[in-house]
Amino acid sequence: MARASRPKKIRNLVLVLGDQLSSDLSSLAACDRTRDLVVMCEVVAEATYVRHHKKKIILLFSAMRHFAEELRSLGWRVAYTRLDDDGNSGNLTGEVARAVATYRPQRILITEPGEWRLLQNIRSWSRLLDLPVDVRADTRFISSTDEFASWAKGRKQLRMEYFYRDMRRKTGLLMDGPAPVGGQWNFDHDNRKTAKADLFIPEPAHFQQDATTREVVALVKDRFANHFGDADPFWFAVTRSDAEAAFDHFVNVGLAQFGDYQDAMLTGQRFLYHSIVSMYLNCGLLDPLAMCLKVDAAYRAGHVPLNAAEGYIRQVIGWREYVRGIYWLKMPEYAASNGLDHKIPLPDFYWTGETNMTCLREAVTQTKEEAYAHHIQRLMVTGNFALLAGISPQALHEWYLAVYADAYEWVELPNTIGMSQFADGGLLASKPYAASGAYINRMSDYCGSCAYDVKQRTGLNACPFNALYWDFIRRHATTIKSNPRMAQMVRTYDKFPDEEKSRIIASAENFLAGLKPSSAWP
Ligand code: FAD
Ligand code: DLZ
Ligand code: SF4
Repeated sequence: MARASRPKKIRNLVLVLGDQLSSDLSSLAACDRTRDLVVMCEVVAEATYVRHHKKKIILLFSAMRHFAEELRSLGWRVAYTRLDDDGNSGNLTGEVARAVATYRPQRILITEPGEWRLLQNIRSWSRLLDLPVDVRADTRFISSTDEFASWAKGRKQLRMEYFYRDMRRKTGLLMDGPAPVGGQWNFDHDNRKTAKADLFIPEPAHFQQDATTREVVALVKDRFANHFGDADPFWFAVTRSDAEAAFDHFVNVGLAQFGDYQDAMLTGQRFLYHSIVSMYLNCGLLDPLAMCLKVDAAYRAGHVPLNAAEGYIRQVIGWREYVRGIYWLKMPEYAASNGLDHKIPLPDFYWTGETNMTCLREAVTQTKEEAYAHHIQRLMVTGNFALLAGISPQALHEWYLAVYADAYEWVELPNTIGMSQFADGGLLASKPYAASGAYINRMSDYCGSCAYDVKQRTGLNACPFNALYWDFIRRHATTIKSNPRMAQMVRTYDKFPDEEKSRIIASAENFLAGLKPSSAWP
């Protein structure tokens, strides 16, 4: 641990976690930089509880090192443990215990962490270290966990749309007094355009590595060589000013078409009109309200249309806040939910990308190279396939948590268990996001270069999504029938001739039997 200069008497020891890199953090706001000590530590346990993508570890370690310097320049004393420092105990409890032994603080202060397992861990420190531990609310969110719990109380259905409207009222974003700008809360129906290869598509902002990042890249390649994903090329922002520049770049060149092409997918176009900022936002380099104020201002200045501004703001103050609310409301039971009783192991191609299905190959390959895939790739390609095939939601959850630079359980788990796998019995999503190849064909250009035929339902050449889709409808007909948005699919399946039903079952079984279970990155 790089020693901080020893003050007269340390009052608070403030532990700042790798995804708490915000100078307005509630724990820091409660402290006095002349009397208190910030502790930050790179630890193997946090880097390996799932085998995070190399790029995610590089982002966090480099951003942590830069943030420690930022705090020092603001007058804070910071004790920072690097991964390879002598005596690094390898886990947060051990590092806090070492810091307590060295600096003898009167109290430990921390902003609540983003994962339930870590909160339990932190709650044990008071007894273990014989010190008061003060856990502060994370005020970087627009809605507190208590506020969400009050909103949810007594409601039969926890629909995002109603929560989102309250967040619009609370923040005043895109509001004309009490009414939504444009007279409508949601312009999602305008946001279904398919992209064409000849569109001008802006690249996200890339950043040069400085000496700190280069050092971290070498460290991660050396120490986490057996983790999923490519370390090179690493072009993410690792400081607040660069993350803000990345977001401003998006507002200037991508936002105007964010709405139109939100659901589109194109071969070789990994980013389309998405903002590529979730990895910065979730580790604290960006502030969600500040981002949305910029989007609101861009709309009011006439630079972007309303469907784009509204669609973007909905993702950030709607979905992002809502999934966090669900996570803290329902944990720890939520993590074990398996409402459809899906048990198939994760196929190996989720780690290797080796499959003849173009859509899945594209999504997994870019995930490996970029630690990023956009929402529709996650929901309607990797997620949809897992849902149709009956893959264990817990195995899939571990995958999503490991492979994306923006993944923390508070946001990843509800998206996987609830939105994507319908494993929570419909608490989060009003219907399963299940779709056949026709949807992927409509929203992408993947099928044109695929080894499978998207128009065929059964047989060796048929798009596997098709037989799997109808087999999913058959297997879950009882659940699906009671859902007004899905019941029609059960009626359609029921009308298929018996021979077609047998062909569907045989095609699905045959395809699933040929899948190699995950072995490379268990
Ligand atoms: P944009 O498309 O530009 O959207 C803007 C911002 O809105 C994002 O940066 C993000 O902060 C927020 N947002 C959009 N959709 C969601 C959503 N459904 N939930 C929460 N925030 C949202 N997002 C994560 O941040 N971390 C995860 O671990 C994660 N896991 C996911 C797993 C599955 C199975 C699915 C279906 C979605 C997951 N998402 C996750 C949501 C979404 O896919 C990503 O937020 C988005 O792709 C990030 O890319 P972007 O910054 O370009 O987002
Ligand atoms: C994700 C992560 C990684 C890879 N490494 C560290 C680390 O070394 N030190 C640290 O304080 N935090 C790290 N994190 C982030 C934590 O895992 C995160 O704070 C919890 O998952 C809660 O969101
Ligand atoms: Fe994916 Fe099927 Fe299209 Fe191939 S044909 S890209 S498997 S949807």
